[in-house]
Amino acid sequence: SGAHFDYGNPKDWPKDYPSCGGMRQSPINIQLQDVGMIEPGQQPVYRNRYGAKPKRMTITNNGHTVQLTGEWQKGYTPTISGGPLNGTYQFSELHFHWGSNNFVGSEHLINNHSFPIEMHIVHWKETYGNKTEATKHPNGLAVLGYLMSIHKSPNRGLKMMQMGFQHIVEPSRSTKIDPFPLSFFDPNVSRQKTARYFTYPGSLTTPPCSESVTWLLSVRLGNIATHQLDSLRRLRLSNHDNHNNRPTQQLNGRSVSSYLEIQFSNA
Ligand code: SG4
Ligand code: ZN
Repeated sequence: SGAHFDYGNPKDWPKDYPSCGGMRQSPINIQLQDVGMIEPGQQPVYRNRYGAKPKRMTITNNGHTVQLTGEWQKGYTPTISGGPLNGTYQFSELHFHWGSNNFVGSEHLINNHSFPIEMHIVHWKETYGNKTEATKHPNGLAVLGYLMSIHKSPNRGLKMMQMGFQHIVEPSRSTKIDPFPLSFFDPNVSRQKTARYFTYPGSLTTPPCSESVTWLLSVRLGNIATHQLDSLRRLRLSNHDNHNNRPTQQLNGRSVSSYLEIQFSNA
């Protein structure tokens, strides 16, 4: 698509990508006192087949982030459903947003607080047939966002990705890596029992900023080691960007709700 944009001047994005100036843009700052209550009886979001190992996995430096894709056997592609979602959404890719230092990096903020890194797991609604078509619809995409904290133990999924980083230092490079299930990204730190997540209608956080995303933000925080953050910062992004987090956008009257925790089924 020849998308040329950088993080030096994100306020200029609407000039080339009009949707970036729209009314349901992402990310946002989540003010906890404004979040709606969990309604009893609401079903959680189910993550299906996150335990299935793909046949192949590829990592790509697309100049804006490092992205992970995979190919599963027919019927084994991971999906999410439940919670605020209608229908089933298929895994497309996952990627990260980080900052130039550990005090910044996440795209979403909670009570104005930044986290050093945010992982996005992008899914598209099956009934639209493919991701490109899904992106044209207000409910076409569902992104699971994980606000991650620094921990002494490394993130197992990112560790698998790092094995290929030497081959994708420059933008537009891709390489195959040893396949592993997406459940490797789950935090291996203390399992909080009463985790919730936040949901609101928003957009892609990069151009073309399509307003097609149901955001599901987990407060069951993931973990990452400082050396892993440093290895992400060594990847070269386009225009010498040293961060890839868009500033927060106006709510414009949207409300954020809180749901039950994200659960697994046949994982
Ligand atoms: C990253 O640049 C991904 O690599 C893109 O994925 C993604 O675009 C973009 O971020 C925006 O996604 O979850 N941050 S976000 O809103 O998923 C899409 C690809 O270019 C369309 C495949
Ligand atoms: Zn993202």
